[in-house]
Amino acid sequence: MYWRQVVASQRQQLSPADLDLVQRMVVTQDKPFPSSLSGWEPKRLWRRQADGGYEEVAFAEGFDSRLDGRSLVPADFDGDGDQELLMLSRAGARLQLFENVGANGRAVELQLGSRSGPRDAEGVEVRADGLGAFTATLARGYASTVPPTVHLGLGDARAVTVDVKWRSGRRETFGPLLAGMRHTLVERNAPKPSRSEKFARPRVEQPAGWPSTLGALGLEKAEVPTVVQLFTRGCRPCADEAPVLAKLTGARVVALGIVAEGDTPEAAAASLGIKTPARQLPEAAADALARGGELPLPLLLVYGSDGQLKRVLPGPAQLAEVLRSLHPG
Ligand SMILES: [Ca+2]
Ligand SMILES: [Ca+2]
Repeated sequence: MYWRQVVASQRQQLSPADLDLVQRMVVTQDKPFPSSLSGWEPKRLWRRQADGGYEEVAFAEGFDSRLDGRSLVPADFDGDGDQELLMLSRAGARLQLFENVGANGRAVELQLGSRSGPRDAEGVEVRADGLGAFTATLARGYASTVPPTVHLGLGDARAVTVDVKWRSGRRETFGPLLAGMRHTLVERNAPKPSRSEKFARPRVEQPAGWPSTLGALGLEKAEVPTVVQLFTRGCRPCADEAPVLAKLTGARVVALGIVAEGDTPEAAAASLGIKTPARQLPEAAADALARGGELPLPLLLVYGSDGQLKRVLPGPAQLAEVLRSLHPG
């Protein structure tokens, strides 16, 4: 996953198609809010790990907005099978749409047609082996609503079979449901979906210049994971990282810096106590990683031995754990 903010504006600046979707889901107000009691806090986003634990990834996944968010709607706005995030803020940019531009995994989206209770299938429960139980609901989160669909990320699986518990108490098994599609499941029509429709092609793969591989940074692959430390002269948190990274085992460490004219990466790195080889950070990568025109330091990029970017970390706190997950045992 990686979310790139595509709208930070009043609703008038959205396209008519966006506006239609947005107006159905978000209550917008015309007057700016005067103040905020609990706003401007960094957002948190938790990703479930294979072992059942959770990792906090708001920063790494591009969702570290500090605006005073209230309503949050996760939904597949562009129909490509991954979920965007739409956030309404009390102040500042009122609506932010975070487009999911990460590499698309395999997923299914389920629309449920209940023959009992509300038409939108509120309360219908879907269970999938190894994934857990999911309830279709309109009421999730604060001051917002979500589409009453169930979105299942399938990892590498090409299909999934699901057990559906309808509001009538009836249980039915549907499947196999092919990944990459939006399926409509209707009560008493099991085991086949009543309708299946392919996801749209993803519009954007990655932000331009996004360093998804070591090659994009001008670095060769290594037999072990590579940790890229980003720095600029005078960055104290970068200096604080240096002794931790110097002691790291089982990984190659490279420092990439942005330096002023007349300065060199080697000299700037040395001024921070960075002992690993230092080079210039390519400009395109610096642009892609920047937030509001600045590189959000400290910042570590972790690459696997396959040369692919695995994690973006705001400092070394979770580094040992991440490296263990790349090199189990
Ligand atoms: Ca999407
Ligand atoms: Ca997408």
